[in-house]
Amino acid sequence: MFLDTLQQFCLRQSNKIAIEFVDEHFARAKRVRYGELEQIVLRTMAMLRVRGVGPGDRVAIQLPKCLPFVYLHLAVMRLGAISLPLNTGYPARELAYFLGDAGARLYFGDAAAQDAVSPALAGLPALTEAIFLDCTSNADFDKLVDPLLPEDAAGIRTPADPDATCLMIYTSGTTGQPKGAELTHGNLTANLASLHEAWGWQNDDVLLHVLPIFHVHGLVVALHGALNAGATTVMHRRFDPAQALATLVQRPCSVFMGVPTIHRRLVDAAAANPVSLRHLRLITSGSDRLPDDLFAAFEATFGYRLLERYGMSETSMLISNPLHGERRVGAVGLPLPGVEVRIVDPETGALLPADTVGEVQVRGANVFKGYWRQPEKSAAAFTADGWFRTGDLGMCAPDGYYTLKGRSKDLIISGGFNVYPPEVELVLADHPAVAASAVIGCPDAEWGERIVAVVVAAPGMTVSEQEIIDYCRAHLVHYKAPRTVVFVADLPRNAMGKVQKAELRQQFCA
Ligand code: MCA
Repeated sequence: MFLDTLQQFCLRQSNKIAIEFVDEHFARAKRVRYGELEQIVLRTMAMLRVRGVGPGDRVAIQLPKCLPFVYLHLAVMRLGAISLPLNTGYPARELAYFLGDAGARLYFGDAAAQDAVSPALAGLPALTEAIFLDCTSNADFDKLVDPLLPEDAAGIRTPADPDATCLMIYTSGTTGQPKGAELTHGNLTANLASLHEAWGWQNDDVLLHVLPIFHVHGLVVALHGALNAGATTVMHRRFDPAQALATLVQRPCSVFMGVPTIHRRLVDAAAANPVSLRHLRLITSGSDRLPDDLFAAFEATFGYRLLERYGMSETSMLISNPLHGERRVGAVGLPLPGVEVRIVDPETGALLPADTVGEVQVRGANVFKGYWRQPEKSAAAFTADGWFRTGDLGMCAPDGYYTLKGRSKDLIISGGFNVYPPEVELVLADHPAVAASAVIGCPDAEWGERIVAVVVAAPGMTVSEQEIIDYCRAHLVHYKAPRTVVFVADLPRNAMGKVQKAELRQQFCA
């Protein structure tokens, strides 16, 4: 399994750099060799065990991108416990929900955010300790693990049960609260094997990593992918297009992964100083549909044809354009090795012929176990014969290439982050001056989609656009807050009372 493979690399190539972490000023880099990684992870496991963390316990990690995040995540999984990475942008309201729902035993948070998040940590019966770390350096973390020795973790066996959950990622939906998708050791291992084969990961690869590490894309596809190959990851704490381009060229790097917003910014940054990225072995795009014009602009600017792929938190990667062979504009490519994909009529479940749009359903060892403590929602997510309903619409060409044709769940994607309108509408409903609201995504050149809230003010109340935006920002992670608010007298509804979002998009997305 993945953790065994990583451990083997730590033993066999102890001197090789596993991660080179570059700070937010691009001034300092800290290099961690594979051998050191093993020692630090063992000490971190010992530190967690002293705190009573054992198999199945949930450990929440809400830290900025930093090395301790990586150590904690790997150590938690190796203890047989469940890593729960969380976006640092979650305000107290959202954080309290995640920690409560997951029943997190331990919470690691950013010292700079201690005052802001503390209200969320009160009244959580399962939470035994909250530890705040200053992540501008590793000093706080070192203090935590320094008293322990790698030998203190001796005797802890790498988890052997492929069906044990090791990672939980919260995803939202059209109804109800976000759900924790449970990924198992077997799921991660299967997907890494597929990607290793399809993308030809090599031991001498150098990955430039600029993505957040609290999502499947940055954590599993990118970071785990490199560690699973014993490759080197150059990790930028934040994405800066000029710094990224300089590193890609000068280091030089062989692998890079981004979302369309990131690729767009690279293209813009290179307008003044063109560079070639032809030396890279693999540059992927995912988390959102890659616009055709960006695909073309990237190739024209860098001489590299982006490889678009498709996945979800629940499944990791599913479909990818080929490393060798046609990278087709507008298509997400062919099913990855070990992943079965079919297109069915979402109403009847009947299999659909080529070139016909239907729901994308998938099956394979990569597909998650279910939603944490949500047996009904977990059951509803699968068909009777075990296929996962992605909720995405797509079609398959006669030659096997898949194309996505929209989301059946009203999902908005902004800069590669998923936003479900009901989450925003629920917050708006709590505002005293809002009688009703509908949240839509409008096309946006930079972000893919921009969030627009259409609001009916409560009788006799006045409220400004900025007040609504500020209110949402206080109660939601930044990327879910609307960028525009429009006020209307009434929302268009059908005979069943359902808001007609298509009509709103037509009216307000111009
Ligand atoms: C930042 N802002 C955003 C977003 N990101 N607003 C909307 N959508 C966003 N995605 C806000 C900031 O709060 C700020 O607001 C303003 O935009 C400008 O911030 P800036 O510094 O330019 O942004 P950034 O920090 O550079 O971030 C842009 C980014 C980032 C690098 C594109 O959004 C990003 O890392 N996206 C990747 C998402 C990702 O990894 N998704 C994977 C999940 P203000 O100035 O007003 O405060 S999907 C997944 O895992 C599945 C499995 C898959 O298939 O990959």
